[in-house]
Amino acid sequence: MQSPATKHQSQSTGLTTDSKIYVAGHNGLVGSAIMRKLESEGYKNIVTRTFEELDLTDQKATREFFEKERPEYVFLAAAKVGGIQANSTFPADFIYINLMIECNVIKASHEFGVKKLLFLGSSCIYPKMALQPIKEEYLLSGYLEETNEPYALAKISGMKMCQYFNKQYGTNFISVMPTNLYGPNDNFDPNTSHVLPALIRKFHEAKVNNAPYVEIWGTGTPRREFLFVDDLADACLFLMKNYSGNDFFNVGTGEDVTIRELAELIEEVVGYKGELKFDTSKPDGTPRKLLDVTRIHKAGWRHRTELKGGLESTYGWFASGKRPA
Ligand code: GFB
Repeated sequence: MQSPATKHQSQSTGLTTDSKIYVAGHNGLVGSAIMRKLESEGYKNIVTRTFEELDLTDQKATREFFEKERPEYVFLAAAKVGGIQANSTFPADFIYINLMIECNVIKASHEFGVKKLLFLGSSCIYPKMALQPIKEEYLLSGYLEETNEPYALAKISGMKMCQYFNKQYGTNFISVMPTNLYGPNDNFDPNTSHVLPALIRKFHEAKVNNAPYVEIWGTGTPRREFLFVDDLADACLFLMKNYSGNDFFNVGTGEDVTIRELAELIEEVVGYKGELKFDTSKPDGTPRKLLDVTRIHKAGWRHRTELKGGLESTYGWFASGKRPA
């Protein structure tokens, strides 16, 4: 459902189609979806920088950018992200790069008078063994999943930093915690990507090459919830327009599937006919992370894209050859 006004709606936050908006990470999965959403709704004063133009881990460069451009609204979608293997292989990079980006962008946003900032977190901030579905208040109630602890610690810090800046300086910095995302412009590299793009690629290549089987990591029993990234972009703009306060929001569909079920669905969408082989030497990660989405539903937003349709659209994009090699 798109941005309906409801009785739960907070005060208007003054965003107009002329407002100057900085989308940090505009070429990534989330940032590019936010760009599509803003452009489709007529926002015409959007500022972006590529990684080559502005390294957000560089405090001086970030500060100079904010001083020059003076954005009024910021979507903080720049991050180092990756799947279970990338998180385990590069723990130092995952915590360092994400903390640096958050520190620099949040601090500069305060210093140069950003009216409102929306920070993109992740559902991996919650304890590994959290009760399901996971409510926002379960944060910091138990140990984190070890395969993505560095990333989770950085995302918890970013969200908390937004709350602390609001408390101390009266800023308007809000956060969302999306579940596992997918869609156009995702990373489809088999070693570093998340499960959904990895399996799209594996099934596609197996189909093209007539391979007898596709290898799936782990046991296939972990459960994951998947949200189409354009729905997340819709939620981000909805909250940017309608919510001010110190709560953060889970964003998901409220439904999950096993990795085996996901693989079977992708097999069907791609049109592959062969076997699935499970490589149990690879980690499963957290057994389940289904978000409780009551808070954002009460605020007046819910997702629109179901998994099958989202997969078809993502596979269509992938197969069209628009992705980088
Ligand atoms: O998406 P994924 O890499 O990360 O893996 P997480 C999800 C599940 O899919 C795990 C299995 O149980 C994997 O073992 N899986 C099966 C595969 N086949 C594959 C494959 O070919 N590639 C991959 N990547 N997985 C991430 C965190 O956790 O979730 C991030 O590492 C982030 O930090 C993200 O928070 C949302 O869902 O386990």
